[in-house]
Amino acid sequence: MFALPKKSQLISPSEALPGRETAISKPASHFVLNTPLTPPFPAHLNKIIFAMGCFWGAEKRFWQLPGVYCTAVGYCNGYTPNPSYEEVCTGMTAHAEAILVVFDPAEMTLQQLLIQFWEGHNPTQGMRQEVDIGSQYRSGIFTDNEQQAQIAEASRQHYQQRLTDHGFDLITTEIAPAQTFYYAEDYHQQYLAKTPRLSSCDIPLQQTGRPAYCAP
Ligand code: MHO
Repeated sequence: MFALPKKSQLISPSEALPGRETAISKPASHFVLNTPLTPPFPAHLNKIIFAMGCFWGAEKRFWQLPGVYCTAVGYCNGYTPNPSYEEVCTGMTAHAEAILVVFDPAEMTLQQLLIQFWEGHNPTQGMRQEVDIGSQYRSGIFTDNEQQAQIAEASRQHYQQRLTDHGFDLITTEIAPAQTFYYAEDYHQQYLAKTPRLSSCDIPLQQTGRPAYCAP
C-alpha cells in the first residue's frame, strides 16, 4: 500500500533510459579556481569521486580546500550514457549526483578529504539526502584504485563505530570503483559561485557543526 516512489529505488540496467552517444557538456575551466575541468590532469595529482546529495553544495565544500586543483559535478555509476540532469532527476538512469575532486596528495590527503565527506552529509539515509529524495542523492565514494578503496573502507568502519556508539543507523554509503563520470551541464559546474542563491546545500565551511558522533 505504501510503496516507495520509483525514484527511491535503484533501477535495474534493463529499465534505464537510453541516453545518447555524445556528451551533453564540454566543460570549460573551473569558474573559481580557473583550472581545467577535464583530463589530462598534471601527473602528480590524484582524483576521487564523492556522492553526498545535491552536488551544488558538495562541490563548493571541496573547491574551498587547500591542495584541491579542480572540482567538477557530474553523474556517476548509473547506467544511462550521457544523461541530462532532467533524466537523472527521474531516477531512471541510476546515476548519483557526484563531485570529481582532483587534488595534490602532497597538500591534501585522501584521509582529510574523507573527513569532509563523512562529516559533510548524513551517510545513513539510503536513497535520499535530507530533503532531497531519490537514488540520485545516495551516498557514495567512487574510487580510482585499490589503495583508495582500502582507505575509504577503513574510514567507513571508523565512522560506523562512532555512529553505532552514539545510537545512529548503519552507513548506506556505496564504496565502488568509479565507472564513467559524465560531466553535468555547464550551468551546474560551480553552480553556487555562478548563481548565488539560498540553498539548503550551501553551508559555509566555518558554520558546519561537526555531527554529534564526531565529538571526541
Ligand atoms: N533540492 C535541491 C536540488 C538541486 S540538486 C542539483 C534544490 O533545488 O535546491 O539536485
